[in-house]
Amino acid sequence: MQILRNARIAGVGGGVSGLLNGASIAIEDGRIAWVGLDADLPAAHSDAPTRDLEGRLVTPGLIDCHTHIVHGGDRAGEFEMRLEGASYEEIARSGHGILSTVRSTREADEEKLLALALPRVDALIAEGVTTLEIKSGYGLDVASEIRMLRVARRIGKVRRVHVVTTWLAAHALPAEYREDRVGYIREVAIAGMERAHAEGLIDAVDGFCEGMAFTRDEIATVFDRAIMLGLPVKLHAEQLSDLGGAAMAARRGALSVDHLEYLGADGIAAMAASGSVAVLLPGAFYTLRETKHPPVEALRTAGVAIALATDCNPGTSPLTSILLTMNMGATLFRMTPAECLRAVTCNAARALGLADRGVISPGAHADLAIWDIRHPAELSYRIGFNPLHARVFGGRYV
Ligand code: DI6
Ligand code: FE
Repeated sequence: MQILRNARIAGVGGGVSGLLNGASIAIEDGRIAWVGLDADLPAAHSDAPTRDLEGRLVTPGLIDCHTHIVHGGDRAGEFEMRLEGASYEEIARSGHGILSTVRSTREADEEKLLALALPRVDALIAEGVTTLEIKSGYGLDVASEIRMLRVARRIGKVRRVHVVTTWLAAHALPAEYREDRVGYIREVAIAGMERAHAEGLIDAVDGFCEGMAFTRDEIATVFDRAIMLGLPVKLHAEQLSDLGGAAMAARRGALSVDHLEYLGADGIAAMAASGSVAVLLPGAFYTLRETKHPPVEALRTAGVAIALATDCNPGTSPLTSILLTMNMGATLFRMTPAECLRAVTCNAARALGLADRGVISPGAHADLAIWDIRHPAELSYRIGFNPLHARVFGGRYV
């Protein structure tokens, strides 16, 4: 048992509007055992080792619920092409784009991919991230997709961060299957998923539903097999056009549907009915200089929970700052600072199907971020400033 006292706590029980001042958190065996006012600390805990937080703000450890952080290479050249006027789809269809990252990722062995990913992971950890989702999707053959997820699992062993893995073989069609889409879905997306699942490498299954990627029906085939294996699904949908992907995923109980700039009323209604979280990715919106906004107000009205994530990837969102992501959620998407905090704590946990984190309440993982600020709004208000004082990971102060 250990006590953190004299804290200002946001995120008690998932609510962040009510700040608890002069408060304590009791931690035991890596979990939160008690939270409340200093004065109300149960006598049974009173001789436990205590750390005075001197009035600092404490939030749940932050959760980045959508990343492609494991990959080879970079796409600075493509960035320059886009600045000269080429569109993301034109670049992708001409064999650059995602497929150029696939070439670099296939060339890199496990050690190399790990070494390339760790500095990006460390940047997130330095901003209070304690849970991180990592997708495959730049291998596009069974061995390379599996290698990406092995690296993802290793990150969770060599760093103090929980890693949640996602199988995203249905991300792009590799050149060797250009004439055989059905074969790719069957031999790589589905057969690879079965193999990776047998190795315990998959926590959820994703797809990219878009004109330049896969159709709703192609992804539905992968999802239906995933569900038979007991794996939850989520989807990249309605990023560049409305193909009805969100509704297809919601009908399959998707944990989340992500991007959503082009989401329409039917998709919103389907997500509200299924309880799928809307994961908004302002880094991709910003990088692509998208002008169509995700329907934040309609999602709110429908009661759809909103999360924010970096989408850290070398093409459309070379972003390794969860704090800047929160700032973009507020400034670009007009989310309130309280919504931005929920978007990277309790709602991000929900997007990963995890009920045991993202809140400061008894039974939750003792994963916390301690900040040198007074009000949680400062987390989304500042641009490029990191006020993290310390993290608590699994009950350990680091
Ligand atoms: N949407 C994205 O934002 C990433 N993947 C996806 O489906 C970007 C992929 C890339 O361009 O490398
Ligand atoms: Fe993505």
